[in-house]
Amino acid sequence: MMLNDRWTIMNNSSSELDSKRPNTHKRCCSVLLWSVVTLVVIAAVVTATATILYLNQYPLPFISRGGVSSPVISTNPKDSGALVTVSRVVDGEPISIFLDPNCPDFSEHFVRWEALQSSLLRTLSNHNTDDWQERGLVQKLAEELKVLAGHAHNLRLEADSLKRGQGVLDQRLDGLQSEQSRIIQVLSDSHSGVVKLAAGFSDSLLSLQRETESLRRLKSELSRESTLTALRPRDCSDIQASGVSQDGVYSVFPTHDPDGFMVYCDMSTDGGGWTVFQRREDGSVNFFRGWDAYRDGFGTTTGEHWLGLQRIYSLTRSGGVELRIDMSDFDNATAFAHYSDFSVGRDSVNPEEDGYPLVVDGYSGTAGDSLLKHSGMRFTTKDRDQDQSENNCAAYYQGAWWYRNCHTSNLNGQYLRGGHASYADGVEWSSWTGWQYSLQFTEMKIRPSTKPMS
Ligand SMILES: [Ca+2]
Repeated sequence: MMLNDRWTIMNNSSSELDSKRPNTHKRCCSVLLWSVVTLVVIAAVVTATATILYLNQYPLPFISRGGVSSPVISTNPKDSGALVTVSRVVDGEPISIFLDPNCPDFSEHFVRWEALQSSLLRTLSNHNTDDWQERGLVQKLAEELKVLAGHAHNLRLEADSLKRGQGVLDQRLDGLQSEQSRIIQVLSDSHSGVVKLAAGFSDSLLSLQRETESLRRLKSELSRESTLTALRPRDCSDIQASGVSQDGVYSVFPTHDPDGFMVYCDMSTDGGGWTVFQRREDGSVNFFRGWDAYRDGFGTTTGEHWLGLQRIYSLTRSGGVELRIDMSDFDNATAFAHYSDFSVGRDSVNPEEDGYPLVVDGYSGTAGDSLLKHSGMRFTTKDRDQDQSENNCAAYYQGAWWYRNCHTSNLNGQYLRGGHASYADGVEWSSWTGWQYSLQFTEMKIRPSTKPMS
């Protein structure tokens, strides 16, 4: 209004001047006037812009306003319990925003804000004024309000999205917690399993150590035993086991006769290890002897001999002994009889009083069996009749044997050198050469029956 008035005044005055002054002077005054008017217009525009900006509370580079300050943001203030507080002091009024760490529901606040916004817009649109400056300000305020509403809407979307995010986070946290519990459980189980395993392993190790110790003891005992065996063989098989393979005379120390005695060892026949207890070969030794001689033995171990019933008892009383009888006739034909089980006086409390009864079983061989019928019989000598005959078989057949009534073999009979006219009183093996042929060679021998038969 003021500018328009001035425009009018200026137009009027210029027309007055044009009519009263000359042209050159008139042109100079016109230029001066236009410059003044332009300056006034520029000043007015700047003032108006500054006023609008001031009213809209925009910071001006050349105007310092004491009431406006930068936002103050403080995190986790202890008094309010909020996570974040944002304060902006405008005209001494602080604006605080509380972010609850538990992510509270802001939707109510947004609704309130939207209502407030609508109310403000209504108030602004209803505000009628004739003042053109005030109308411009109101319009500006309405635009700002719309922008703020847009920001608020975006904030609401963000808050909703954050809330959803928190829900997902809660679920993942729950999942993680249950996973953690499971892992702890698994670890605990594994730990107890490992502890059990370690305990079992330790037990096994201990038992293994004990076993090793016991094995070591056993080994040393065996070694001692083997040394003892080598030093004090129980029979010819022990001597052979200690590495001797030569036939000959050796000392043996049967378990039940620790004093020991000399025997002839046959280390060559059928694998060897045989302890010889009877031999006939040349008739050089008288075999027609009494009880004491047959009990204690006679002859020479390298030649004809009888080892003695007591010694045979010592060698066989534990059982598990096999018997082999090798024989040949005067045509140098050979034969043998093998018995897998042989013993003398095995079940007797006093074998001598019991008569050194014979146990024999399990025949095999080439000479035929001439001994099984004597199994269970007691030994009879010419001075001790323990046979089942009315007579003394030993006296009758000139020998000493486990006679029944009387015999099928008579290896301690007279050395009659082959066929003879007398009946069954020579060195007889009836299944091979009958009752009237006295053998050239006989040898009775024993060994533990653990060795397999050839
Ligand atoms: Ca009799």
